Amino acid sequence: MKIEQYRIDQHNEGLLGKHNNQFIFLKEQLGEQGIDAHAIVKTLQAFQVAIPSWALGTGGTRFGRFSGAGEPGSLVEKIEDVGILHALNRSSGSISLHIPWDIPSDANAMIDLASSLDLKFDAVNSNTFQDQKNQELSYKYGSLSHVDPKVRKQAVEHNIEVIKYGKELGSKALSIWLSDGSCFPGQSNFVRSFRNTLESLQEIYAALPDDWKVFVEYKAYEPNFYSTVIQDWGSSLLFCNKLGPKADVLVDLGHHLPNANIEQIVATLMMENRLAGFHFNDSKYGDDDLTVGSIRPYMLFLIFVELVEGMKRAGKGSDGFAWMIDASHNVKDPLEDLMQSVEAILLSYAQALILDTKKLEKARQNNDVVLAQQLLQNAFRTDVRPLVREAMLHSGGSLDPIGLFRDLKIRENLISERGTVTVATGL
Ligand code: RM4
Ligand code: MN
Ligand code: MN
Repeated sequence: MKIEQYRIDQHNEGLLGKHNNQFIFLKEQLGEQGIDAHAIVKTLQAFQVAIPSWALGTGGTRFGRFSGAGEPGSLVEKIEDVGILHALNRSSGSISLHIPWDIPSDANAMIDLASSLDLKFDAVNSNTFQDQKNQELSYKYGSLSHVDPKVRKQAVEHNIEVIKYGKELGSKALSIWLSDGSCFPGQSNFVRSFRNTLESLQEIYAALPDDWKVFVEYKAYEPNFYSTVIQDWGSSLLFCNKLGPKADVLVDLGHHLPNANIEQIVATLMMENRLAGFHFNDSKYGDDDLTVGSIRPYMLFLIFVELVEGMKRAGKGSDGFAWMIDASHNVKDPLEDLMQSVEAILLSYAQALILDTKKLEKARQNNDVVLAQQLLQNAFRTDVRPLVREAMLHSGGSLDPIGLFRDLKIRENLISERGTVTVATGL
């Protein structure tokens, strides 16, 4: 199903009067503070966040999965779903594939389909956390860190195969999330596991094309509950430093222990120029993969404050990083949920962009703690939705993506195209 532009324009027409009033009001408010609303709108328009191929079906928990109707049953349908999202919000212009869940059998056809929807292929993800059918050796006790060199070799070869698929699609990065670790004290030797992993990663690194990067993701725990080889940003950075300049640290918001100061981690990684990008989601307890901004929007804003400062310092735009939504959900329509996530990201970005950083720096120099907090909270409490809507409108998207999705009965259409009993590949 493809959304025609006139449908979007028609829907916008009905909302335009109200939107214009709200935008003009905010523009004046910001103007009084010396902020150019149009410049912020442009910066927001340039922000693109990748959609993972595994987030288009209804997610599950280890207790069960309640598949939704009209889920994409093939890679073609997944690309089409991202096309729908991008047409509506013009901010999700790429798709990230997980191999082997989504092996592109005909790369050229996939590229053609994607470009007809104005989409690109983002980082490709390997999977050595599950055993696949017909796989010779098991990953039950690890993959890149395994005590048996034959298992490590198999896992390295898988990653190299993923690079091959990515090359065919025009991806520029391999994303590795390694679940290796141990469930009980004594089960594995920390140093040997680290060294085995490093050696394996070095082999993968050597297979990277010149213009590629490898993103090393960390996660505190799960599926291993005693130790994880790449457990935190420090371990990840250590691996990256040992690997070389093509390796950078990937931050997944849900992969920290409770109350970790993620914004400080981000600031440090950016200072060292080693932040690859983000997997956005939100969480209350662990790696909950909830909708971005649904639980801790202030934290997301504080992270964006650091991102904006870091980008400015490095002289980079948002296209210098890999942004992706890594969320899956049991109780929402995945497409509506992704639209909520994209909007939450843009809202936090907009709030960070209107922060008066000069005044903030001055307050810090004067140890004016109260003013520093006021400045942050003023930005956070400003209703920046008109800026995000204006950005979507200017890029040809909808002023109300979810409203239009419902008005056009997109899910109902997908159900009639695909049927009610469909299960997307993924977790
Ligand atoms: C992991 C991690 C990875 C994602 C898998 C599905 O927890 O976040 O990035 O690929 O889940
Ligand atoms: Mn992730
Ligand atoms: Mn995760």
